[in-house]
Amino acid sequence: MAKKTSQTSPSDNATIHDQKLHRGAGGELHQFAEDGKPVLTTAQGGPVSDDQNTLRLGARGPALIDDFHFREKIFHFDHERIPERVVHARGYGAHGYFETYESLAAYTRADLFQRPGEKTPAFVRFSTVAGSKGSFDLARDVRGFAVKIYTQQGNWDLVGNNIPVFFIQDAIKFPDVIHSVKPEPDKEFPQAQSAHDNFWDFISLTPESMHMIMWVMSDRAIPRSFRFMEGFGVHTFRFVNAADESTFVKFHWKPKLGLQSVAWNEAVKINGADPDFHRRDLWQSIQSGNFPEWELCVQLFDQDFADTFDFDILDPTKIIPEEILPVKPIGRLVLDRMPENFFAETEQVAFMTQNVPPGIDFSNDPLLQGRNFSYLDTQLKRLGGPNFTHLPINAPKCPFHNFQQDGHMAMRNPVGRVNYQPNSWNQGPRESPVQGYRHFPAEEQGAKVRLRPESFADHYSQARQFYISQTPPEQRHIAAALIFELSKVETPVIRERMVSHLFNIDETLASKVGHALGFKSMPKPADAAMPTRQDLEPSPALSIVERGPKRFEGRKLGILVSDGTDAAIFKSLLAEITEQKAAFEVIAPKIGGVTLSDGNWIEAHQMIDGGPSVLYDAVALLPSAEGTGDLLKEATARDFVADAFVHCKYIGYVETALPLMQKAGIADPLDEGVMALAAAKDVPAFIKALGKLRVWGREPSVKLN
Ligand code: HDE
Repeated sequence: MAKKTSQTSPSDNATIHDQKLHRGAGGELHQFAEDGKPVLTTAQGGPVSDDQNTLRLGARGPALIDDFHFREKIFHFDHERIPERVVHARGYGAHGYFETYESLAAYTRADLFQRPGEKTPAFVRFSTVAGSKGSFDLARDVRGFAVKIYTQQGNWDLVGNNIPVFFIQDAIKFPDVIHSVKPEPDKEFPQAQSAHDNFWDFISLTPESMHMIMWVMSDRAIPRSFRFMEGFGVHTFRFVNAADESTFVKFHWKPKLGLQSVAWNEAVKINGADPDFHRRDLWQSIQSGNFPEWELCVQLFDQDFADTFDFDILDPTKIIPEEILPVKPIGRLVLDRMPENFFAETEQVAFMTQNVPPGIDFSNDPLLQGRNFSYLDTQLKRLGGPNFTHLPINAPKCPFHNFQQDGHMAMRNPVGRVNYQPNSWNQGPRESPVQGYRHFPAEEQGAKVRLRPESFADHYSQARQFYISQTPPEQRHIAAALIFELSKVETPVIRERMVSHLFNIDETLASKVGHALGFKSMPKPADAAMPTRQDLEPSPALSIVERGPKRFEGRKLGILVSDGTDAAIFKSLLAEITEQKAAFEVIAPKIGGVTLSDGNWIEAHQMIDGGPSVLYDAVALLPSAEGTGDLLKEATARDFVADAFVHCKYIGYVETALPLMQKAGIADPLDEGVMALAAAKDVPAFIKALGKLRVWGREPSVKLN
């Protein structure tokens, strides 16, 4: 008989006599291989003797149909994929809890808002919208912010975004806006990018999208981390109390660590250096015990208040500025546990806007109404059958009883005779008009029409308000984003049409974009259903820079070292960074680490090629004179320094690093963000300054945009 020539088989070494057999309390047989590990089995539980070689007729002969183990293994592998989400395909989730601050009984009978201090389990999935499941994290895109709270009255899904408005006012346009942003259907590119003709064609033909476009062209669409993003329920919802009284409510998630985004030039480079940048960030922070946290805030108002606005509170392209109606914190969300299995939890989680507990209800927002219709379909398609609520991630964590049965993969079926009601057997659950969900009895009337209300007609005033609420660097970034995106549009008329809308938002912005695109003459402002209001006050709450953090907490410092790096400065940096609850990584010429000036060896997290400065919020340049000499020969070392400077980051440096800085084009006079670290005593001031995150004053001189 021919000898085996490829991989060895466990059965070469272990015979059946080597296995240990145990019977469990229930009489079940536990089989252990010779090294004490459980015996590998098929999905049917049959023990496997050889998982390295298919069953063949002779060593070089054909495979045999008897090989049921091979057949089952490959069959299962072939079916591992389920359809990716049609939107929000790329996402990342985490478990945590929601903690209620105070009783909201006056507004809502939702059980989770009754008792201060009560914690309710939650699962959150963050996502991009346009890209496929394997796309990169730093796409210019809206971020999904979907929260499932497992309340005692069933799951509440607040399926929101990191932008408080949307592209369209009516759900019937959703397939169109999504088709336009996805890869073009003939060529299947560009991937995860809005910078192409189809998207801007649709947008420039859809004036209602202008407010959202200002947000998407702002730095909100390139967040530094999920942890530094706001979230919004977007639509107006209702709270309904025990007396069936309704209050309108808009939901906001406010990150405890403040808002932060990256620069576009940085985003492009991050996508190359670490396409999983946002995933890794969430993973690392939760695994290291720094649990991200958001406050849930609400804007509460009634119909009389709603009537004071020219716009309609049912229109999802509008916000109520926080300066006019302050947000009220009502609880906090803490994420403290990563899924054990990405597929089982993050991929199979099924969010649905229609999942609301008693006390939370819908408004007539036509986008929300359409969403309530859509999400059930998508879960059926994606998860393959009506029993997706049997999956642990989707099952409620409160007792539940109904007569649903059968269907694909049914895992919870009625036991006994009774599977209907009413029944004479006095068994099974019953409906309860008192405890059950009661829809708010809003009185509605009107003719059946396909009509957009007049109150939805102002498409430019809040777009302008958003723009004028931004700080100068943020306004520059919006202009730069529009210029970049439209420069990728190959059809001149689309570019012009888009700029004609900008003229209704802000003339300076429109001219700047038009000039940068090389227009010979400027287009006329687009026809507008309603003139742009010039009297809306700026809302500072809309600016990221205004909402930035005060500390470096939760951010990451990149420390460039070499053999001979000053040990006192290095150690002081580590101590101060840790005190700030921030993180750091050591970047060295070799991954094996370096020996500091005091003779101590330290490990590196990255070699210089693998740790570009775009991965860090600030950098410290600590190479010794000799180390600098070697780094001068490395293009990536020069890029490390040049990018940190161009991206307006704070840079701490020792004198011996100066030649590297000069090579990277950092010339005198240095600005306040380039800080000398002559000795360990200089470190605290540097770390304190990092709280400002960026030196935006540097931007015009480095022509970042
Ligand atoms: Fe969604 N959306 N959406 N959407 N959406 C989906 O459901 C849909 C909209 C949002 O992490 C799908 O499970 C319609 C607004 C998030 O799993 C689908 C309309 C907002 C997620 C769907 C909208 C969102 C989705 C695809 C227009 C912000 C990811 C996969 C009326 C408030 C949830 C899925 C997750 C996912 C439909 C508009 C947020 C197809 C029809 C507005 C965060 O059902």
